[in-house]
Amino acid sequence: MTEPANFELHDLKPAVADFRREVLAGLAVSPRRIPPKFFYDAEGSQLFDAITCQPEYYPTRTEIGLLRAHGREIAERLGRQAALIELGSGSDIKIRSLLDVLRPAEYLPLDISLTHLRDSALGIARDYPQIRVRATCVDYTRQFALPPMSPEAHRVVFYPGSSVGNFEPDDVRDLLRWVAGMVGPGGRLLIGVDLKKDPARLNAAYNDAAGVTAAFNRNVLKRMVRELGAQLVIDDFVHRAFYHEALGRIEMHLQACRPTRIQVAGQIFDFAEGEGIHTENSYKYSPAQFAALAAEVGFVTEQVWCDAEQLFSVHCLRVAAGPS
Ligand code: AVJ
Repeated sequence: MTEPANFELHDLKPAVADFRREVLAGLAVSPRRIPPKFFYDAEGSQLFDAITCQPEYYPTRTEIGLLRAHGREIAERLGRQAALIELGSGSDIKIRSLLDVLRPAEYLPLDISLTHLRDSALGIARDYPQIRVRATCVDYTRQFALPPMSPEAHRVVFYPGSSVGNFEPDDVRDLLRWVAGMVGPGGRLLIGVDLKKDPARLNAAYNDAAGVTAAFNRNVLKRMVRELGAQLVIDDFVHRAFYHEALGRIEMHLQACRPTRIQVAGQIFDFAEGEGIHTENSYKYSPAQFAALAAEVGFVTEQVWCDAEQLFSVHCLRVAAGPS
């Protein structure tokens, strides 16, 4: 099938060499770590989609419920005919629940997973011929140039899914500053943020009974085998996820259940039993905490929508007008 005329794809996908370099660096430090952005190859993105359907994993369906319930109000805040930039777009269900009310002129999804991004963005371009779709495959945690977009449209950023939880609070400030620069004074950010809650509920969400989160976590090891030719025994590593209450975050680790070894790119990393690789942090915020963090870098919180159970929040933030 030919690509629709309102579709373009910019491929700034990180090279295998980036993965190799970050794996080697992360395994050489103590405690060992691999950044969570490397979960999302084609397989990992599929596993993530499967996570979002698990009964224990409440964030996705709760956020979609909020977007659907408050779509009109959201659209009025953000304004129609915008250039809508979506970070870490992943699956397209969320944006689809907003497109009909928001009616952007342009849609610019950014995602690190090429196949996922392409499928979702193409589907949207076909279903919404009046929206110009400019998709970019990129690691948006690094410096890069946005594709050229229409100078008339005001810019709006949508950052769903509480992916912001993957960043250290200090790095969230930098991320928000970058977003503020993108939308300019008076511009808006719509962001999904997972809320602090009963640790039992959080622990269950990252330890689903079907073992999908465990498979997602261990996929990064499989990816090392597939892409880097690593030699390792997958079954020597178990999925560990727990809520660290003092730090306000879920931590995920791959923990060696017996002494084992990873050989990759000519290097050897030995693991004692119990030693692990830290693969993810997922920070949780109260609405006030997140608003305070955003205020530090010049964002005004215009509105926060939460579900009745106080599981998840969607914030509309506006960049305060600069000094005139
Ligand atoms: C995509 C980062 C929001 O932290 O809940 C889900 C990733 N990890 N289950 C999250 C994830 C394990 C997810 N984020």
